[in-house]
Amino acid sequence: MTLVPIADGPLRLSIGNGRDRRQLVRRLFAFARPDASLPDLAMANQIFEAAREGILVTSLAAEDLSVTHVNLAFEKITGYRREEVIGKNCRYLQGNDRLQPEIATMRRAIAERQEVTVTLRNYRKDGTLFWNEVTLAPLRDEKGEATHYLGLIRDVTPLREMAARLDASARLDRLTGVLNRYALIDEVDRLRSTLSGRILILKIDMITLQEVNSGYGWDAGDCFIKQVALRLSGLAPDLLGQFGESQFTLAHAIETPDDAEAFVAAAIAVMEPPFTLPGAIVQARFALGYVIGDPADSALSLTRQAGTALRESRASRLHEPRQFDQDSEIAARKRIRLTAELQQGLRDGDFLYHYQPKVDLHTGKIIGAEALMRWQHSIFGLQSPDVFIRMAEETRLILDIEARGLRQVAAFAKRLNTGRPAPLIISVNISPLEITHRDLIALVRDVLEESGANPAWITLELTEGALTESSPEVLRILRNLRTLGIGLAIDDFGTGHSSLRYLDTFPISEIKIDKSFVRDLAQNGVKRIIAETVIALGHHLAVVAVAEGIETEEEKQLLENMRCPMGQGNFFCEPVDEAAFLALLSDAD
Ligand code: G
Ligand code: G
Ligand code: MN
Repeated sequence: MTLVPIADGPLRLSIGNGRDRRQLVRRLFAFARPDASLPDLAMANQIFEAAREGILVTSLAAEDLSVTHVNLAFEKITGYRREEVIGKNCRYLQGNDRLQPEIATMRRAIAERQEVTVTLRNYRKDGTLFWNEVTLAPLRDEKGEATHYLGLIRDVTPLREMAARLDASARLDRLTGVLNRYALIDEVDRLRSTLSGRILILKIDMITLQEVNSGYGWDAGDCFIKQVALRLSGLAPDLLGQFGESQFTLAHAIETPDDAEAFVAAAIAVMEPPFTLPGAIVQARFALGYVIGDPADSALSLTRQAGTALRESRASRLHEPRQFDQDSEIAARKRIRLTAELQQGLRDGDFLYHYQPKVDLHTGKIIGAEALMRWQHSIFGLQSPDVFIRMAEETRLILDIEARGLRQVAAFAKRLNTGRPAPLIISVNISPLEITHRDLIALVRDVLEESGANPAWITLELTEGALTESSPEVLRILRNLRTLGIGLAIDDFGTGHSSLRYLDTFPISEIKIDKSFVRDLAQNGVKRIIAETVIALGHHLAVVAVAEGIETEEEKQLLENMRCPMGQGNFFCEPVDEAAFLALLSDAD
Protein backbone atom coordinates (compact mmCIF):
# COMPACT_ATOMS: atom_id res chain seq x y z
CA MET A 1 0.00 0.00 0.00
CA THR A 2 1.49 3.28 -1.06
CA LEU A 3 0.29 6.79 -0.96
CA VAL A 4 1.72 9.12 -3.49
CA PRO A 5 1.90 12.69 -2.28
CA ILE A 6 0.82 14.86 -5.17
CA ALA A 7 -1.44 17.48 -3.74
CA ASP A 8 -0.38 21.12 -3.82
CA GLY A 9 -2.98 22.60 -1.53
CA PRO A 10 -5.24 20.78 0.93
CA LEU A 11 -8.73 20.03 -0.30
CA ARG A 12 -11.33 21.55 2.04
CA LEU A 13 -13.38 18.57 2.94
CA SER A 14 -15.04 17.52 6.12
CA ILE A 15 -15.55 13.84 6.37
CA GLY A 16 -18.32 13.27 8.82
CA ASN A 17 -18.32 11.58 12.16
CA GLY A 18 -18.09 8.20 13.81
CA ARG A 19 -18.95 5.19 11.75
CA ASP A 20 -19.54 7.16 8.51
CA ARG A 21 -16.15 8.69 8.85
CA ARG A 22 -14.46 5.41 9.46
CA GLN A 23 -16.12 3.79 6.46
CA LEU A 24 -15.19 6.70 4.27
CA VAL A 25 -11.57 6.62 5.25
CA ARG A 26 -11.49 2.89 4.82
CA ARG A 27 -12.76 3.39 1.30
CA LEU A 28 -10.14 6.03 0.74
CA PHE A 29 -7.50 3.52 1.49
CA ALA A 30 -9.11 1.09 -0.87
CA PHE A 31 -8.16 3.56 -3.62
CA ALA A 32 -4.58 2.93 -2.72
CA ARG A 33 -4.53 -0.66 -3.84
CA PRO A 34 -1.90 -1.55 -6.47
CA ASP A 35 -4.54 -1.45 -9.16
CA ALA A 36 -5.72 2.02 -8.23
CA SER A 37 -5.26 4.64 -10.91
CA LEU A 38 -2.98 7.59 -10.39
CA PRO A 39 -5.81 10.17 -10.27
CA ASP A 40 -7.54 8.02 -7.68
CA LEU A 41 -4.41 8.00 -5.58
CA ALA A 42 -3.93 11.70 -5.97
CA MET A 43 -7.42 12.33 -4.80
CA ALA A 44 -7.02 9.93 -1.91
CA ASN A 45 -3.94 11.78 -0.84
CA GLN A 46 -5.62 15.16 -1.01
CA ILE A 47 -8.44 13.90 1.10
CA PHE A 48 -5.98 12.34 3.53
CA GLU A 49 -4.24 15.64 4.03
CA ALA A 50 -7.44 17.66 4.13
CA ALA A 51 -9.13 15.65 6.82
CA ARG A 52 -9.80 17.52 10.05
CA GLU A 53 -8.96 14.41 12.04
CA GLY A 54 -5.41 13.50 12.60
CA ILE A 55 -4.70 10.29 10.72
CA LEU A 56 -1.87 7.92 11.24
CA VAL A 57 -1.22 4.55 9.73
CA THR A 58 0.96 1.97 11.41
CA SER A 59 2.32 -1.20 9.94
CA LEU A 60 1.61 -4.57 11.49
CA ALA A 61 4.59 -6.07 9.68
CA ALA A 62 7.07 -5.11 12.37
CA GLU A 63 6.70 -6.46 15.91
CA ASP A 64 6.61 -2.93 17.30
CA LEU A 65 3.96 -1.21 15.21
CA SER A 66 5.75 1.59 13.42
CA VAL A 67 4.15 4.61 11.83
CA THR A 68 4.05 4.63 8.05
CA HIS A 69 1.87 7.68 7.36
CA VAL A 70 0.57 10.72 9.18
CA ASN A 71 -1.42 13.61 7.81
CA LEU A 72 -1.28 17.37 8.31
CA ALA A 73 -3.91 17.35 11.01
CA PHE A 74 -1.81 14.86 12.96
CA GLU A 75 1.13 17.21 12.72
CA LYS A 76 -1.01 20.11 13.89
CA ILE A 77 -2.53 18.27 16.82
CA THR A 78 0.64 16.67 18.12
CA GLY A 79 3.24 19.23 17.09
CA TYR A 80 5.44 16.48 15.63
CA ARG A 81 6.48 16.63 11.98
CA ARG A 82 6.10 13.50 9.91
CA GLU A 83 9.87 12.99 9.56
CA GLU A 84 10.06 12.73 13.32
CA VAL A 85 7.45 10.00 13.68
CA ILE A 86 7.53 7.81 10.62
CA GLY A 87 9.27 4.53 11.33
CA LYS A 88 8.66 4.80 15.09
CA ASN A 89 6.05 3.45 17.48
CA CYS A 90 3.77 6.29 18.48
CA ARG A 91 3.77 5.61 22.18
CA TYR A 92 5.93 8.72 22.63
CA LEU A 93 2.55 10.51 22.60
CA GLN A 94 1.90 9.00 26.00
CA GLY A 95 4.90 10.66 27.62
CA ASN A 96 5.47 9.07 31.02
CA ASP A 97 1.75 8.74 31.57
CA ARG A 98 1.74 5.00 30.85
CA LEU A 99 -0.61 3.70 33.53
CA GLN A 100 -3.82 4.65 31.78
CA PRO A 101 -6.19 1.67 31.61
CA GLU A 102 -7.23 2.81 28.12
CA ILE A 103 -3.76 1.90 26.83
CA ALA A 104 -4.29 -1.72 27.78
CA THR A 105 -7.72 -1.64 26.12
CA MET A 106 -6.10 -0.35 22.97
CA ARG A 107 -3.37 -2.96 23.02
CA ARG A 108 -5.87 -5.75 23.50
CA ALA A 109 -7.98 -4.56 20.58
CA ILE A 110 -4.94 -4.47 18.32
CA ALA A 111 -3.87 -7.97 19.34
CA GLU A 112 -7.35 -9.19 18.40
CA ARG A 113 -7.45 -7.02 15.27
CA GLN A 114 -10.53 -5.26 16.59
CA GLU A 115 -11.72 -1.75 16.11
CA VAL A 116 -11.63 0.43 19.24
CA THR A 117 -12.21 4.00 20.40
CA VAL A 118 -10.59 5.33 23.59
CA THR A 119 -9.77 8.72 25.04
CA LEU A 120 -6.21 9.08 26.30
CA ARG A 121 -4.05 11.68 27.92
CA ASN A 122 -1.41 12.42 25.31
CA TYR A 123 1.41 14.94 25.18
CA ARG A 124 2.35 17.26 22.35
CA LYS A 125 5.93 17.72 21.28
CA ASP A 126 6.14 20.75 23.58
CA GLY A 127 5.08 18.58 26.51
CA THR A 128 1.57 20.01 26.93
CA LEU A 129 -1.24 17.64 27.67
CA PHE A 130 -4.15 17.05 25.35
CA TRP A 131 -7.03 14.63 25.50
CA ASN A 132 -6.86 12.42 22.48
CA GLU A 133 -9.91 10.56 21.27
CA VAL A 134 -8.38 7.74 19.23
CA THR A 135 -10.22 5.39 16.92
CA LEU A 136 -8.18 2.42 15.77
CA ALA A 137 -9.29 0.14 12.96
CA PRO A 138 -7.39 -2.59 11.10
CA LEU A 139 -6.72 -2.13 7.40
CA ARG A 140 -6.90 -5.36 5.45
CA ASP A 141 -5.38 -6.45 2.16
CA GLU A 142 -7.33 -8.13 -0.64
CA LYS A 143 -7.10 -11.50 1.16
CA GLY A 144 -8.72 -9.98 4.20
CA GLU A 145 -5.47 -10.08 6.16
CA ALA A 146 -4.87 -7.12 8.47
CA THR A 147 -1.66 -5.43 7.41
CA HIS A 148 -1.95 -1.99 8.96
CA TYR A 149 -3.76 -0.14 11.62
CA LEU A 150 -5.49 3.09 10.89
CA GLY A 151 -5.58 5.63 13.71
CA LEU A 152 -7.93 8.60 13.72
CA ILE A 153 -7.17 11.11 16.42
CA ARG A 154 -9.14 14.05 17.69
CA ASP A 155 -8.02 16.63 20.21
CA VAL A 156 -11.01 16.69 22.59
CA THR A 157 -9.26 18.82 25.22
CA PRO A 158 -11.64 21.81 24.93
CA LEU A 159 -14.65 19.50 25.26
CA ARG A 160 -13.14 17.79 28.26
CA GLU A 161 -12.38 21.08 29.92
CA MET A 162 -15.86 22.36 29.33
CA ALA A 163 -17.32 19.16 30.71
CA ALA A 164 -15.06 19.44 33.74
CA ARG A 165 -16.10 23.06 34.26
CA LEU A 166 -19.77 22.14 33.98
CA ASP A 167 -19.22 19.27 36.33
CA ALA A 168 -17.40 21.49 38.79
CA SER A 169 -20.02 24.22 38.65
CA ALA A 170 -22.72 21.66 39.32
CA ARG A 171 -20.75 20.62 42.37
CA LEU A 172 -20.02 24.01 43.81
CA ASP A 173 -22.10 26.59 45.57
CA ARG A 174 -22.46 29.59 43.26
CA LEU A 175 -21.93 32.18 45.94
CA THR A 176 -19.09 30.75 47.96
CA GLY A 177 -17.45 28.28 45.60
CA VAL A 178 -17.41 25.58 48.27
CA LEU A 179 -18.81 22.12 47.60
CA ASN A 180 -22.57 21.82 47.55
CA ARG A 181 -24.42 19.23 49.56
CA TYR A 182 -24.29 16.41 47.01
CA ALA A 183 -20.68 16.95 46.05
CA LEU A 184 -19.74 17.10 49.70
CA ILE A 185 -21.40 13.77 50.41
CA ASP A 186 -19.54 12.23 47.45
CA GLU A 187 -16.27 13.68 48.59
CA VAL A 188 -16.75 12.58 52.19
CA ASP A 189 -17.32 9.08 50.87
CA ARG A 190 -14.09 9.31 48.90
CA LEU A 191 -12.15 10.77 51.82
CA ARG A 192 -13.29 8.22 54.38
CA SER A 193 -12.35 5.31 52.10
CA THR A 194 -8.74 6.50 52.25
CA LEU A 195 -8.65 6.84 56.04
CA SER A 196 -7.20 4.66 58.73
CA GLY A 197 -7.95 7.02 61.65
CA ARG A 198 -11.19 8.83 62.37
CA ILE A 199 -13.08 11.46 60.46
CA LEU A 200 -14.36 14.66 62.02
CA ILE A 201 -17.56 16.05 60.56
CA LEU A 202 -18.42 19.49 61.83
CA LYS A 203 -21.52 21.50 61.02
CA ILE A 204 -22.00 25.18 61.62
CA ASP A 205 -25.28 27.00 61.31
CA MET A 206 -25.23 30.77 61.13
CA ILE A 207 -28.01 31.81 63.44
CA THR A 208 -27.38 35.49 62.72
CA LEU A 209 -27.96 35.18 58.97
CA GLN A 210 -31.71 35.69 59.23
CA GLU A 211 -31.25 38.90 61.18
CA VAL A 212 -28.60 40.16 58.78
CA ASN A 213 -30.83 39.41 55.80
CA SER A 214 -33.85 41.09 57.26
CA GLY A 215 -31.98 43.90 58.99
CA TYR A 216 -29.39 44.88 56.40
CA GLY A 217 -30.59 43.27 53.18
CA TRP A 218 -29.63 40.32 51.02
CA ASP A 219 -26.37 41.86 49.83
CA ALA A 220 -25.12 42.09 53.38
CA GLY A 221 -26.36 38.54 53.94
CA ASP A 222 -24.44 37.27 50.89
CA CYS A 223 -21.35 39.09 52.00
CA PHE A 224 -21.72 37.52 55.42
CA ILE A 225 -22.01 34.02 53.94
CA LYS A 226 -18.94 34.57 51.77
CA GLN A 227 -16.88 35.78 54.68
CA VAL A 228 -17.86 32.80 56.78
CA ALA A 229 -16.88 30.48 53.91
CA LEU A 230 -13.57 32.27 53.65
CA ARG A 231 -12.82 32.02 57.35
CA LEU A 232 -13.73 28.36 57.46
CA SER A 233 -11.61 27.56 54.44
CA GLY A 234 -8.75 29.22 56.32
CA LEU A 235 -8.91 26.28 58.72
CA ALA A 236 -7.69 24.16 55.79
CA PRO A 237 -10.24 21.40 56.32
CA ASP A 238 -9.97 18.40 54.04
CA LEU A 239 -13.45 19.27 52.76
CA LEU A 240 -15.70 22.28 53.06
CA GLY A 241 -19.25 22.31 51.87
CA GLN A 242 -22.44 24.27 52.19
CA PHE A 243 -25.80 22.76 53.05
CA GLY A 244 -28.40 25.33 52.14
CA GLU A 245 -27.85 29.01 52.79
CA SER A 246 -26.78 29.18 56.36
CA GLN A 247 -25.14 25.85 57.03
CA PHE A 248 -21.54 24.84 56.46
CA THR A 249 -20.11 21.36 56.79
CA LEU A 250 -16.43 20.59 57.28
CA ALA A 251 -14.78 17.20 57.06
CA HIS A 252 -11.31 16.58 58.36
CA ALA A 253 -9.21 13.48 58.83
CA ILE A 254 -8.00 13.14 62.41
CA GLU A 255 -5.91 10.71 64.38
CA THR A 256 -7.00 11.34 67.98
CA PRO A 257 -9.95 12.93 69.78
CA ASP A 258 -7.52 15.70 70.80
CA ASP A 259 -7.10 16.58 67.12
CA ALA A 260 -10.86 16.90 66.91
CA GLU A 261 -11.06 19.13 69.98
CA ALA A 262 -8.34 21.35 68.57
CA PHE A 263 -10.08 21.62 65.23
CA VAL A 264 -13.43 22.44 66.81
CA ALA A 265 -11.79 25.06 69.02
CA ALA A 266 -10.13 26.59 65.96
CA ALA A 267 -13.49 26.70 64.15
CA ILE A 268 -15.08 28.50 67.07
CA ALA A 269 -12.16 30.92 67.34
CA VAL A 270 -12.24 31.77 63.67
CA MET A 271 -15.91 32.78 63.91
CA GLU A 272 -15.27 34.98 66.93
CA PRO A 273 -14.11 38.33 65.47
CA PRO A 274 -16.94 40.56 64.24
CA PHE A 275 -17.82 40.53 60.54
CA THR A 276 -17.67 43.77 58.61
CA LEU A 277 -20.57 43.89 56.16
CA PRO A 278 -21.92 46.66 53.97
CA GLY A 279 -23.58 48.96 56.48
CA ALA A 280 -23.03 46.83 59.55
CA ILE A 281 -20.56 45.16 61.81
CA VAL A 282 -22.02 41.99 63.24
CA GLN A 283 -21.01 39.38 65.71
CA ALA A 284 -21.86 35.95 64.35
CA ARG A 285 -23.97 33.75 66.54
CA PHE A 286 -23.83 30.20 65.36
CA ALA A 287 -24.75 26.70 66.42
CA LEU A 288 -22.13 23.99 66.06
CA GLY A 289 -22.45 20.22 66.06
CA TYR A 290 -19.85 17.62 65.28
CA VAL A 291 -19.17 13.93 65.26
CA ILE A 292 -15.89 12.08 65.60
CA GLY A 293 -16.96 9.53 63.07
CA ASP A 294 -16.01 6.06 62.10
CA PRO A 295 -14.85 6.03 58.48
CA ALA A 296 -16.71 2.74 58.12
CA ASP A 297 -19.98 4.66 58.32
CA SER A 298 -21.39 6.15 55.14
CA ALA A 299 -21.03 9.84 54.40
CA LEU A 300 -24.77 10.20 54.65
CA SER A 301 -24.93 8.71 58.10
CA LEU A 302 -21.89 10.72 59.28
CA THR A 303 -23.38 14.01 58.13
CA ARG A 304 -26.69 13.10 59.71
CA GLN A 305 -24.97 12.42 63.00
CA ALA A 306 -23.30 15.82 62.86
CA GLY A 307 -26.71 17.21 61.95
CA THR A 308 -28.28 15.71 65.06
CA ALA A 309 -25.58 17.33 67.19
CA LEU A 310 -26.14 20.61 65.36
CA ARG A 311 -29.85 20.48 66.08
CA GLU A 312 -29.11 20.06 69.77
CA SER A 313 -26.71 22.94 69.72
CA ARG A 314 -29.34 25.05 67.99
CA ALA A 315 -31.95 24.13 70.57
CA SER A 316 -29.68 24.93 73.50
CA ARG A 317 -30.07 28.36 75.01
CA LEU A 318 -26.63 29.69 74.19
CA HIS A 319 -26.07 27.48 71.13
CA GLU A 320 -23.25 25.66 72.86
CA PRO A 321 -21.23 23.34 70.60
CA ARG A 322 -22.45 19.78 70.77
CA GLN A 323 -20.80 16.48 70.02
CA PHE A 324 -22.93 13.71 68.62
CA ASP A 325 -23.46 10.68 70.75
CA GLN A 326 -25.58 7.66 70.17
CA ASP A 327 -27.80 8.32 73.18
CA SER A 328 -28.74 11.71 71.93
CA GLU A 329 -29.69 10.17 68.63
CA ILE A 330 -32.03 7.81 70.39
CA ALA A 331 -33.43 10.80 72.23
CA ALA A 332 -33.86 12.56 68.90
CA ARG A 333 -35.86 9.64 67.57
CA LYS A 334 -38.05 9.79 70.64
CA ARG A 335 -38.56 13.48 70.05
CA ILE A 336 -39.69 12.84 66.52
CA ARG A 337 -42.22 10.34 67.77
CA LEU A 338 -43.34 12.68 70.52
CA THR A 339 -43.84 15.45 67.97
CA ALA A 340 -46.05 13.25 65.85
CA GLU A 341 -48.05 12.30 68.92
CA LEU A 342 -48.45 15.91 69.94
CA GLN A 343 -49.79 16.74 66.50
CA GLN A 344 -52.21 13.87 66.75
CA GLY A 345 -53.20 14.99 70.26
CA LEU A 346 -53.90 18.45 68.96
CA ARG A 347 -56.10 17.09 66.17
CA ASP A 348 -57.96 14.86 68.60
CA GLY A 349 -58.41 17.59 71.23
CA ASP A 350 -56.50 15.62 73.89
CA PHE A 351 -55.25 18.69 75.77
CA LEU A 352 -57.23 19.79 78.80
CA TYR A 353 -56.77 21.63 82.06
CA HIS A 354 -56.74 20.80 85.70
CA TYR A 355 -57.51 23.62 88.08
CA GLN A 356 -55.81 24.48 91.33
CA PRO A 357 -57.66 26.93 93.55
CA LYS A 358 -56.09 30.21 94.59
CA VAL A 359 -57.05 31.17 98.07
CA ASP A 360 -57.32 34.44 99.99
CA LEU A 361 -54.90 33.71 102.84
CA HIS A 362 -56.80 35.90 105.25
CA THR A 363 -60.34 34.61 104.70
CA GLY A 364 -59.47 31.18 103.28
CA LYS A 365 -61.90 31.77 100.42
CA ILE A 366 -61.29 30.56 96.87
CA ILE A 367 -60.83 33.63 94.69
CA GLY A 368 -59.75 31.91 91.52
CA ALA A 369 -57.70 29.07 90.09
CA GLU A 370 -54.66 28.32 88.03
CA ALA A 371 -55.33 26.30 84.90
CA LEU A 372 -52.59 23.67 84.47
CA MET A 373 -52.47 21.88 81.20
CA ARG A 374 -52.67 18.08 80.92
CA TRP A 375 -52.37 15.81 77.94
CA GLN A 376 -54.79 12.90 77.85
CA HIS A 377 -52.53 10.46 76.00
CA SER A 378 -54.41 7.64 74.29
CA ILE A 379 -52.02 5.00 75.69
CA PHE A 380 -50.06 6.47 78.56
CA GLY A 381 -52.93 8.35 80.19
CA LEU A 382 -52.75 11.78 81.75
CA GLN A 383 -49.39 13.47 81.09
CA SER A 384 -47.98 16.44 82.95
CA PRO A 385 -46.56 19.47 81.09
CA ASP A 386 -43.01 18.43 82.05
CA VAL A 387 -43.37 15.64 79.50
CA PHE A 388 -44.41 17.72 76.56
CA ILE A 389 -44.15 21.50 76.93
CA ARG A 390 -40.46 21.69 76.02
CA MET A 391 -40.96 19.64 72.88
CA ALA A 392 -44.10 21.54 72.00
CA GLU A 393 -42.08 24.74 72.26
CA GLU A 394 -39.21 23.42 70.17
CA THR A 395 -41.60 22.47 67.40
CA ARG A 396 -43.75 25.58 67.88
CA LEU A 397 -46.76 23.30 68.30
CA ILE A 398 -47.23 25.05 71.63
CA LEU A 399 -48.74 27.99 69.76
CA ASP A 400 -51.58 25.87 68.41
CA ILE A 401 -51.98 23.99 71.65
CA GLU A 402 -52.19 27.13 73.74
CA ALA A 403 -54.44 28.99 71.30
CA ARG A 404 -56.92 26.19 71.72
CA GLY A 405 -56.26 26.12 75.44
CA LEU A 406 -56.91 29.81 75.82
CA ARG A 407 -60.30 29.39 74.13
CA GLN A 408 -61.11 26.56 76.53
CA VAL A 409 -60.13 28.59 79.57
CA ALA A 410 -62.08 31.65 78.44
CA ALA A 411 -65.16 29.54 77.78
CA PHE A 412 -64.78 27.93 81.21
CA ALA A 413 -64.43 31.34 82.89
CA LYS A 414 -67.58 32.48 81.15
CA ARG A 415 -69.57 29.45 82.34
CA LEU A 416 -68.14 29.75 85.82
CA ASN A 417 -68.74 33.44 86.33
CA THR A 418 -72.07 33.96 84.64
CA GLY A 419 -74.36 34.94 87.49
CA ARG A 420 -71.62 34.74 90.13
CA PRO A 421 -71.57 37.88 92.29
CA ALA A 422 -67.82 37.66 93.04
CA PRO A 423 -66.25 36.38 89.81
CA LEU A 424 -63.31 33.99 89.93
CA ILE A 425 -60.08 34.78 88.14
CA ILE A 426 -58.59 31.98 86.09
CA SER A 427 -54.86 32.14 85.47
CA VAL A 428 -53.36 30.36 82.55
CA ASN A 429 -49.68 29.72 81.86
CA ILE A 430 -48.37 30.79 78.51
CA SER A 431 -45.13 30.07 76.76
CA PRO A 432 -42.66 32.91 76.13
CA LEU A 433 -43.16 32.08 72.45
CA GLU A 434 -46.62 33.60 72.71
CA ILE A 435 -44.91 36.95 73.08
CA THR A 436 -42.15 36.48 70.54
CA HIS A 437 -43.75 34.30 67.91
CA ARG A 438 -47.29 35.46 67.39
CA ASP A 439 -49.63 38.38 67.57
CA LEU A 440 -50.78 37.66 71.09
CA ILE A 441 -52.97 40.76 71.27
CA ALA A 442 -54.94 39.65 68.23
CA LEU A 443 -55.38 36.16 69.67
CA VAL A 444 -56.57 37.45 73.03
CA ARG A 445 -59.02 39.84 71.37
CA ASP A 446 -60.45 37.00 69.28
CA VAL A 447 -60.75 34.70 72.26
CA LEU A 448 -62.50 37.33 74.37
CA GLU A 449 -64.91 38.13 71.58
CA GLU A 450 -65.74 34.50 70.85
CA SER A 451 -66.22 33.48 74.46
CA GLY A 452 -67.86 36.61 75.76
CA ALA A 453 -65.62 36.34 78.81
CA ASN A 454 -64.77 39.46 80.75
CA PRO A 455 -61.02 40.15 80.36
CA ALA A 456 -60.81 40.78 84.10
CA TRP A 457 -61.58 37.10 84.67
CA ILE A 458 -58.39 36.01 82.94
CA THR A 459 -54.77 36.33 83.99
CA LEU A 460 -51.82 35.20 81.89
CA GLU A 461 -48.87 33.76 83.76
CA LEU A 462 -45.46 34.40 82.24
CA THR A 463 -42.18 33.08 83.55
CA GLU A 464 -39.29 35.43 84.10
CA GLY A 465 -37.68 33.93 81.03
CA ALA A 466 -40.24 35.67 78.84
CA LEU A 467 -39.31 39.02 80.31
CA THR A 468 -35.52 38.93 80.35
CA GLU A 469 -35.44 40.66 77.00
CA SER A 470 -37.12 43.87 78.03
CA SER A 471 -37.40 45.14 74.48
CA PRO A 472 -39.84 47.95 73.70
CA GLU A 473 -41.81 45.40 71.68
CA VAL A 474 -42.33 43.13 74.69
CA LEU A 475 -43.36 46.11 76.78
CA ARG A 476 -45.81 47.23 74.12
CA ILE A 477 -47.47 43.81 74.06
CA LEU A 478 -47.75 43.64 77.84
CA ARG A 479 -49.21 47.15 78.02
CA ASN A 480 -51.76 46.32 75.34
CA LEU A 481 -52.80 43.21 77.21
CA ARG A 482 -53.30 45.24 80.35
CA THR A 483 -55.23 47.83 78.39
CA LEU A 484 -57.52 45.07 77.20
CA GLY A 485 -58.15 44.35 80.86
CA ILE A 486 -56.28 41.06 81.08
CA GLY A 487 -54.26 40.30 84.22
CA LEU A 488 -50.54 39.56 83.97
CA ALA A 489 -48.63 37.46 86.47
CA ILE A 490 -44.92 36.74 86.81
CA ASP A 491 -44.64 33.05 87.51
CA ASP A 492 -41.99 31.19 89.50
CA PHE A 493 -40.60 34.44 90.86
CA GLY A 494 -37.22 33.89 92.42
CA THR A 495 -36.08 31.01 90.25
CA GLY A 496 -34.76 32.89 87.24
CA HIS A 497 -33.05 36.23 86.87
CA SER A 498 -35.30 37.59 89.57
CA SER A 499 -35.41 41.28 89.73
CA LEU A 500 -37.57 43.52 91.80
CA ARG A 501 -37.49 45.84 88.81
CA TYR A 502 -40.14 43.63 87.23
CA LEU A 503 -42.59 45.12 89.65
CA ASP A 504 -41.74 48.55 88.41
CA THR A 505 -40.83 48.09 84.76
CA PHE A 506 -43.48 45.68 83.61
CA PRO A 507 -47.18 46.41 83.76
CA ILE A 508 -48.00 43.35 85.83
CA SER A 509 -50.87 42.72 88.19
CA GLU A 510 -49.64 39.67 90.07
CA ILE A 511 -46.41 38.08 91.20
CA LYS A 512 -46.14 34.41 92.11
CA ILE A 513 -43.55 33.62 94.72
CA ASP A 514 -41.98 30.31 93.77
CA LYS A 515 -42.57 27.25 95.91
CA SER A 516 -38.85 26.92 96.65
CA PHE A 517 -39.15 30.17 98.66
CA VAL A 518 -42.22 28.95 100.44
CA ARG A 519 -40.38 25.77 101.42
CA ASP A 520 -37.35 27.72 102.77
CA LEU A 521 -39.10 30.61 104.39
CA ALA A 522 -38.57 29.40 107.94
CA GLN A 523 -34.89 28.52 107.49
CA ASN A 524 -33.46 30.91 104.94
CA GLY A 525 -33.17 34.53 106.04
CA VAL A 526 -32.30 35.91 102.61
CA LYS A 527 -35.30 34.24 100.99
CA ARG A 528 -37.53 35.52 103.73
CA ILE A 529 -36.35 39.08 103.20
CA ILE A 530 -36.92 38.80 99.46
CA ALA A 531 -40.41 37.42 100.00
CA GLU A 532 -41.26 40.12 102.51
CA THR A 533 -39.95 42.81 100.18
CA VAL A 534 -41.98 41.49 97.26
CA ILE A 535 -45.12 41.36 99.37
CA ALA A 536 -44.57 44.88 100.71
CA LEU A 537 -43.78 46.31 97.29
CA GLY A 538 -46.85 44.51 96.00
CA HIS A 539 -49.10 46.27 98.49
CA HIS A 540 -47.45 49.54 97.55
CA LEU A 541 -47.76 49.09 93.77
CA ALA A 542 -51.08 47.25 93.72
CA VAL A 543 -49.44 44.04 92.52
CA VAL A 544 -50.93 40.97 94.16
CA ALA A 545 -48.42 38.56 95.67
CA VAL A 546 -49.39 34.89 95.48
CA ALA A 547 -47.38 32.25 97.33
CA GLU A 548 -47.18 29.00 95.37
CA GLY A 549 -46.82 25.43 96.58
CA ILE A 550 -48.03 25.90 100.13
CA GLU A 551 -48.05 22.41 101.63
CA THR A 552 -48.38 22.92 105.37
CA GLU A 553 -50.39 24.89 107.89
CA GLU A 554 -47.14 26.34 109.13
CA GLU A 555 -46.16 27.67 105.72
CA LYS A 556 -49.59 29.16 105.29
CA GLN A 557 -49.37 30.80 108.68
CA LEU A 558 -45.93 32.29 108.07
CA LEU A 559 -47.08 33.80 104.80
CA GLU A 560 -50.26 35.13 106.32
CA ASN A 561 -48.16 36.79 109.01
CA MET A 562 -46.04 38.36 106.30
CA ARG A 563 -49.25 39.86 104.93
CA CYS A 564 -49.07 37.79 101.76
CA PRO A 565 -52.56 38.25 100.34
CA MET A 566 -52.92 35.00 98.45
CA GLY A 567 -51.75 31.45 98.33
CA GLN A 568 -52.01 28.28 96.36
CA GLY A 569 -50.83 24.76 97.03
CA ASN A 570 -51.61 21.22 98.00
CA PHE A 571 -52.35 22.34 101.55
CA PHE A 572 -55.55 23.84 100.15
CA CYS A 573 -56.12 21.62 97.16
CA GLU A 574 -54.23 19.77 94.49
CA PRO A 575 -54.91 20.57 90.84
CA VAL A 576 -58.20 18.82 90.00
CA ASP A 577 -60.23 18.30 86.87
CA GLU A 578 -62.99 20.64 85.83
CA ALA A 579 -65.83 18.68 87.41
CA ALA A 580 -63.99 18.32 90.73
CA PHE A 581 -63.21 22.01 90.74
CA LEU A 582 -66.86 22.88 90.16
CA ALA A 583 -67.86 20.52 92.95
CA LEU A 584 -65.35 22.19 95.24
CA LEU A 585 -66.89 25.56 94.51
CA SER A 586 -70.42 24.45 95.19
CA ASP A 587 -69.26 22.91 98.51
CA ALA A 588 -67.73 26.24 99.46
CA ASP A 589 -70.82 28.25 98.51
O1 G B 1 -48.95 21.16 86.78
P1 G B 1 -47.71 21.03 86.86
O2 G B 1 -48.66 20.78 87.09
O3 G B 1 -46.93 19.84 86.86
O4 G B 1 -47.11 22.05 85.79
C1 G B 1 -45.76 21.99 85.44
C2 G B 1 -45.29 23.20 84.73
O5 G B 1 -45.96 23.34 83.49
C3 G B 1 -45.55 24.48 85.48
O6 G B 1 -44.32 25.19 85.53
C4 G B 1 -46.51 25.23 84.65
O7 G B 1 -46.23 26.61 84.63
C5 G B 1 -46.34 24.65 83.28
N1 G B 1 -47.60 24.68 82.56
C6 G B 1 -48.78 24.19 82.93
N2 G B 1 -49.71 24.41 81.97
C7 G B 1 -49.09 25.09 80.99
C8 G B 1 -49.52 25.64 79.74
O8 G B 1 -50.68 25.57 79.34
N3 G B 1 -48.58 26.28 78.97
C9 G B 1 -47.31 26.40 79.38
N4 G B 1 -46.45 27.02 78.57
N5 G B 1 -46.86 25.90 80.54
C10 G B 1 -47.75 25.26 81.34
O1 G C 1 -46.96 27.37 86.71
P1 G C 1 -46.19 26.86 87.93
O2 G C 1 -44.76 26.60 87.62
O3 G C 1 -46.34 27.76 89.08
O4 G C 1 -46.92 25.54 88.21
C1 G C 1 -47.20 25.15 89.49
C2 G C 1 -46.72 23.76 89.66
O5 G C 1 -46.66 23.47 91.02
C3 G C 1 -47.62 22.74 89.03
O6 G C 1 -46.80 21.72 88.57
C4 G C 1 -48.42 22.25 90.21
O7 G C 1 -48.91 20.92 90.01
C5 G C 1 -47.38 22.28 91.31
N1 G C 1 -47.92 22.41 92.66
C6 G C 1 -49.10 22.93 93.06
N2 G C 1 -49.21 22.88 94.42
C7 G C 1 -48.06 22.31 94.88
C8 G C 1 -47.59 21.99 96.18
O8 G C 1 -48.21 22.23 97.20
N3 G C 1 -46.37 21.42 96.27
C9 G C 1 -45.63 21.16 95.17
N4 G C 1 -44.44 20.58 95.34
N5 G C 1 -46.06 21.43 93.95
C10 G C 1 -47.27 22.02 93.78
MN1 MN D 1 -48.01 28.92 86.85
